[in-house]
Amino acid sequence: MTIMHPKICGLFLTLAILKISYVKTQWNTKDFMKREHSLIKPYYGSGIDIPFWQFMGSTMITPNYIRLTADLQSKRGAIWNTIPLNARNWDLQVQFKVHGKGKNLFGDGFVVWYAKEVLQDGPVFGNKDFFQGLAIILDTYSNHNGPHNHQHPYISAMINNGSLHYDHDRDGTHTQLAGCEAKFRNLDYDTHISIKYEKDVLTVSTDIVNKAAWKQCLRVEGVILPTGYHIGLSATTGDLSDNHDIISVRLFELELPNEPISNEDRSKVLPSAKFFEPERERVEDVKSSGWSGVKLFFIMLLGGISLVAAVVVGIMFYQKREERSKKRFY
Ligand SMILES: *[C@@H]1O[C@H](CO)[C@@H](O)[C@H](O)[C@H]1NC(C)=O
Ligand SMILES: [Ca+2]
Repeated sequence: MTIMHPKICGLFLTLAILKISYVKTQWNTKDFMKREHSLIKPYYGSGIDIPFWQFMGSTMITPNYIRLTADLQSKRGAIWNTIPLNARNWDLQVQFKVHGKGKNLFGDGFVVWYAKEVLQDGPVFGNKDFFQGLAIILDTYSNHNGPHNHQHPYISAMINNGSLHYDHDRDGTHTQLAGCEAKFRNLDYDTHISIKYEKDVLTVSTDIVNKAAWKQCLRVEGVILPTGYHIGLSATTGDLSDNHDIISVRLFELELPNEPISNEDRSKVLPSAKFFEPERERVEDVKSSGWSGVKLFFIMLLGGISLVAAVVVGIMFYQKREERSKKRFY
């Protein structure tokens, strides 16, 4: 039998403590993920219910994914988080898989919601029209026959205080805040979307190219969302179809350590956004700072002076020639 030297024993003990504290730190970072707003495998709790979630329509729960719609016509499914989200700043990350047998014809798409009311069956990808809240729409089918300024699949953001109608015939283009094209369908690898709401800035990013990194799709400032709304996901198929599968939903509460604690009550405000995207051609803002304005002024001034100088020199030259020709003739 060997008796360990006390020093070596101490070293092992230190290592063991280090290991424990390391693991603990890992746990602490995971604590930011709010279990009551997340949906991760295994989905079922002890019974047949999914804790904190309710589902409706064609939604099917399997051990590895939640299928909102199968690749069949005229399906409508949704899953809603029953606990109101009271965080002010958050990041909602969804792993999804949209796939089907259609090569060129498929639809309709799915929506990630942050909405006032849950389980409201309706025409907007399986939720009610005139909703209140935020919709991140992953539209795979182009309903619009006229000229589009984008391709499908297309991701867009819509904010509604209950007064706006989502117009499928125009793929919601006249009510969207911003959007981006995203080829997220029928991919062999994992596809993710992140919806981040931080200090009234909405940022939507995707990870759909198997790079394990976020790529920004859209960013909108001046977005006001109330607290206490609900996370939801819904999907529809029509004449065209797809499997709309949700693999996981992770809600991270963002703590902003350097922010003074705001006492502003956001529980009663209506959803709103300062900036709406123009209906058709998007005209980008001309980036003009004070400096470039001054520069432009000087360039114009210099141009003006040169022009005047050129004219003066020209006149003088002309007069000289006139004088000379006069001398020649008289
Ligand atoms: C609701 O939204 C619409 C469209 O953005 C806006 O015109 C209207 O003023 C809003 N209503 C309220 C009560 O804020
Ligand atoms: Ca569409």
